[in-house]
Amino acid sequence: MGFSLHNRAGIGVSSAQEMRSEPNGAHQLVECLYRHGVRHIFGMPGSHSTHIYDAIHQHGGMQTILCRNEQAGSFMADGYARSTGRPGVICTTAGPGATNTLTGIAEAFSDSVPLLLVAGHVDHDRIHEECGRFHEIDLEGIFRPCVGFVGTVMHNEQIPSITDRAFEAMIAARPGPAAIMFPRDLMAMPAPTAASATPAELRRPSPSADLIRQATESILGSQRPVILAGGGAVSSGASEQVEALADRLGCPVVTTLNGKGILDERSPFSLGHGRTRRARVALSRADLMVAVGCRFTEVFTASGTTPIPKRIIQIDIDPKQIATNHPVELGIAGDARTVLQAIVSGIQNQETSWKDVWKRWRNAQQLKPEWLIETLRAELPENSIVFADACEMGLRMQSDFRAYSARTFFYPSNYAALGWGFPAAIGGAVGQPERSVVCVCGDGGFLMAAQELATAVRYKLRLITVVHNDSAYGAIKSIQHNDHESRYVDTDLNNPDFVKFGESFGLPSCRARNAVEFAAALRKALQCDGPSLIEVPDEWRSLRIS
Ligand SMILES: Cc1ncc(C[n+]2csc(CCOP(=O)(O)OP(=O)(O)O)c2C)c(N)n1
Ligand SMILES: [Mg+2]
Repeated sequence: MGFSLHNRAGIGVSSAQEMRSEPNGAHQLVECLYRHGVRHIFGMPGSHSTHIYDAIHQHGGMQTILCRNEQAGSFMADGYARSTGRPGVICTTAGPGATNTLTGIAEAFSDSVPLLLVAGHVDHDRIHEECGRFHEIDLEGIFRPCVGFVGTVMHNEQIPSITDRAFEAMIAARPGPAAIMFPRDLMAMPAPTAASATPAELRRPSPSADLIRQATESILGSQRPVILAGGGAVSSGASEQVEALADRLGCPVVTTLNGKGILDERSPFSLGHGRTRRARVALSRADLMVAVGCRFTEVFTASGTTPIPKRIIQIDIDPKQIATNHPVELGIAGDARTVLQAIVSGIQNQETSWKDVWKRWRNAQQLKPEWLIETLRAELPENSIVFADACEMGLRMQSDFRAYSARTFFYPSNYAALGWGFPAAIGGAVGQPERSVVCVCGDGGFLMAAQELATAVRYKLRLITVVHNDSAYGAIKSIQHNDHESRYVDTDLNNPDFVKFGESFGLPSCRARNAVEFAAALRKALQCDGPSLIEVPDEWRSLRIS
């Protein structure tokens, strides 16, 4: 039995017409997914999805990645999508298999990640009657609030159009999740052979020349402009344009969490994530903000404490996001890259008044560096991909881990589901097998998805898992410490021996107590042709940034 990801290059020659059995609904759906570029499907088979698995098997052009819990599977598909920029797909059985993914779908919804749920469903004849069928629940009702499109196949002729609509919802305009429910009986029924699914065309609004002119004039009239770049700028591939604008204006770039790395954080123009002290100095001195592909979330504004300049030009592909959370002087609904390109072409090198402030933010006091973060950055190859879970170290990495390019640092930014980091990194390792992938999680978050070590081993993923173990739900213990007079309730943890635990799954596992040991462990892990685990034991302490 071989489970490696070996066959990626050779994947994909067969089509529905060449299948061994008569094409049925499941074959049709699989062919449509294939035509939309799907090559990996995360998930777990169940009674209401075996036809899909059989069709995938017969198709031969896609690889399934078995997860051990569908919540983790949905996080994997999310991590795959974030790291590749292509939709991630999770396939589940009806009912509990599907609802297990709800947190993953919600996470993707909050962070605008293209993620497709393909769920089996009860037979279509009485589907909306809730008549006590096995696995029956109103899946459309459950998923509708957190997807851009949800559709249930009611006739097999609908399969291509439903797939098209799901992909359009995921990638045209603002990305996000979609869900397709497929009744089990229809999967097995005949379906037309000619699938007409075509990759969704991006229909992005182009802003008027007048708006671009207004934006350019405002920017040229400002003394201290600042650029704020978010996940939308990453999705649209606007790294070059962000850099060009910063360069011409000689102005700093601050990012949201999802925008981290859009400008190399080693660049003198980069002030990193908005929570860094340097970024706060610059934000408080700026007289105009060019905010691109971001929506001033509670996380970015740190519940309203991040200084935001009064004058804002907001650029977003989704008109609904403009001025939703913050009043703006000018809103431009359009694709980040296109709009920035148009603005950049109207601006020559400018003399701004940032120079005197430059020194201040250089000197803005930083916290004592964390050796785990410093060592990680020093040892990892430049193009490595790092996933951080919602733990104390992950929080600290938001500001202190320098991302060198877009799509190299990921965090469950807005929904902040604990336990996301490790499985999301598995998805990243599937999507980017040539690069080193690392996840940093706490002991609590790791144990929410630790069963997926079996997945990492099964596919021999080159994934390094770092478990920062403070024997606590440290982030919550900090809140209890600060806000509840140190009355600690259910935040001290009993844990397995993580080294033995990792070894029991077949992973090389070790413990690192300081920077030297950690560097050595990382070097060894980077040579591994499969997954490995490093436990970093620590005292509980708050690593909070502010
Ligand atoms: C699904 C979910 N459950 C609970 C929480 C609340 N929560 C956030 S951080 C945290 C503790 C994390 O503990 P650990 O992973 O050990 O990291 P540490 O904070 O100790 O560094 C908890 C319980 C959450 N964000 N998501
Ligand atoms: Mg912990």
